[in-house]
Amino acid sequence: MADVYVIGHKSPDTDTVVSAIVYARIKGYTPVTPGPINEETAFVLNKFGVPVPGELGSAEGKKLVLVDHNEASQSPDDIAKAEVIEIIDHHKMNFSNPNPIAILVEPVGSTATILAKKYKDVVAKDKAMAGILLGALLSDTVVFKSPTTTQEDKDVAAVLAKIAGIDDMMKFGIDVKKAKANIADKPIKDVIFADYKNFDFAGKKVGIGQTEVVDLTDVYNRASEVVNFLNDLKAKEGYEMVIFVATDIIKEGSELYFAGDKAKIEKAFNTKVEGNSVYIPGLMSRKKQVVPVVEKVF
Ligand SMILES: [Mn+2]
Repeated sequence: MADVYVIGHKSPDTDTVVSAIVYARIKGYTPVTPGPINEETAFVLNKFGVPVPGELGSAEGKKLVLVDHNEASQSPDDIAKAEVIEIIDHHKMNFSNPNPIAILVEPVGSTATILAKKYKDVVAKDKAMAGILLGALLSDTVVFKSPTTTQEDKDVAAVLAKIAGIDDMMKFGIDVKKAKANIADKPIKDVIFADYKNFDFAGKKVGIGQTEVVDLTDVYNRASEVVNFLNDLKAKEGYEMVIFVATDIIKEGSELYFAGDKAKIEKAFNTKVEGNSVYIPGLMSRKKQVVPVVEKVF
């Protein structure tokens, strides 16, 4: 079945890449990514000696398993020419298919959690697999600080840490989050697109990027660049709204930058906004605290 490819979402993050690698290894499929992996993912794979998957290229005529996403807007552009045979995910569903297929979706903090649970006997015998799954779980739950975190995530993480030989799980989690390259040195486009998702809200195109940092100073220093980039992107790519969420994982809050209707942002987050950004205490999760409230105002 090497002609089946397992692929995560565009702007691949650690959960999406690790889930593809692990599921492919379990099933004898081929793991692929929709684009280059980020520094955080490289850190996790490198720590456990796991090779970086190749890129998919054209999806045309290929059999795909989608992990960590299901919306076509987050799949390869030519997904309609591929055959999706299975989905494993922990996001809201926005998927339709002419044929019945296997779909496993659970409301947990990471796709890694679902795989670690379902294939616990296989994972127990594979230290590297447990290690990268732990890195993915801690990344997606923002070291358990994200409101998407469930008790199951914590229980699974403890088991994975034991198998992987990670004594200080919290320190490992912070090291994973810190591994993302310094924002100060990157083109702003790379900062915003490093973790970026497109959505279709009532027929309107909305883009939401997120970065997680241990200190917002570097983001604040580049605020005008961020705002200019978002406005440009909105104008050029036919967006109704573009949002960039810069999350301080230590302070547990986010500066939310946007291009689009300010009244929608004020309504979605029930707050007053001056200018093109607003700090929202407690905001950690795009999936739980941004997507649903913004979708609602559309
Ligand atoms: Mn995920």
